[in-house]
Amino acid sequence: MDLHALPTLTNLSHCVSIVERENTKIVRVIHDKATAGISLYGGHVISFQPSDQTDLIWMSDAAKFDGTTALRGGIPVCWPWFARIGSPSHGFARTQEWTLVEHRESEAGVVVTLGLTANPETLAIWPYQFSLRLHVAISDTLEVTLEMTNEDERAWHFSGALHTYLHVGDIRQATTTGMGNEYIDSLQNNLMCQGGDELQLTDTIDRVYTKPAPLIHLHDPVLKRTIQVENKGHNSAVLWNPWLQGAQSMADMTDEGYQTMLCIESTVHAPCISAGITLQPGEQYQLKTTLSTAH
Ligand code: TA6
Repeated sequence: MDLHALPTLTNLSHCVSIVERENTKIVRVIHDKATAGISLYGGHVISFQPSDQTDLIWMSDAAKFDGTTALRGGIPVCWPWFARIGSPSHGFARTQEWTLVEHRESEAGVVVTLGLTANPETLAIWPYQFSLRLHVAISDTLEVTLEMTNEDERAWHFSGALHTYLHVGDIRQATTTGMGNEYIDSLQNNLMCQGGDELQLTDTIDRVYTKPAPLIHLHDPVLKRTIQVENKGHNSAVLWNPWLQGAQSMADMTDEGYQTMLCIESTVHAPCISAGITLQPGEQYQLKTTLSTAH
């Protein structure tokens, strides 16, 4: 996505401004190390481009920026649950309007923090008080940390994901290592399966890997780079590509979109919304993903 082409609403500092696409306000970061975009709608990273490279993040050419649906691509924040175990699917955080809490910059990079707290819309879906902070640290690497606090008087449970859409030159030529060899296959009615750690895709995939390595590699011979994904606070890593049939069924993905993306997600997976990680009143938890590249 060409962040430079978007109209500026406010300049906040040397590196940080608010720009707009359709109805969506985007925090745009332009720094010597990298450029990045973070949408306030969804608290959603939509671009991270180190200065010498093409974007690490994939955004759909058909993504809707009108605030009617979650942005297709980027790093959706799935919270307080992952997948279709509740309604809406993947929770409500990705369709809420977040606020810009703080931005800091130095020679090393820029840190942007967005926030979301309980409001009448979230309470109607999930009756708990909470506070979320999304810390996005932009430098040669991208560090995204979802920090959650239980602000309620009762314990609550959560699952969720940083549902990263990575950009590849050609999905058929890309390979991954580090997903591990045990997975729950969403395409086989959640069957627990064993498989090899090195993967090259030839068809749709939708798997929850339960024992991923600390570092997952996405080797991309076309863009001549390897994206490294390091997750923290997760209990699994999800791998997803909808392939042609899935892309055709989505209004916000072009038919060709699947060819240049792969989701590798830092995930807290749970079988239902009453399971997952429990936070007592006042407790905090962090779910994190860090993206970096090697050539
Ligand atoms: O993370 C994989 C997944 O849960 C898939 O099952 C797939 O449906 C995808 O997320 C996208 O979900 P969405 O609700 O954004 O269409």
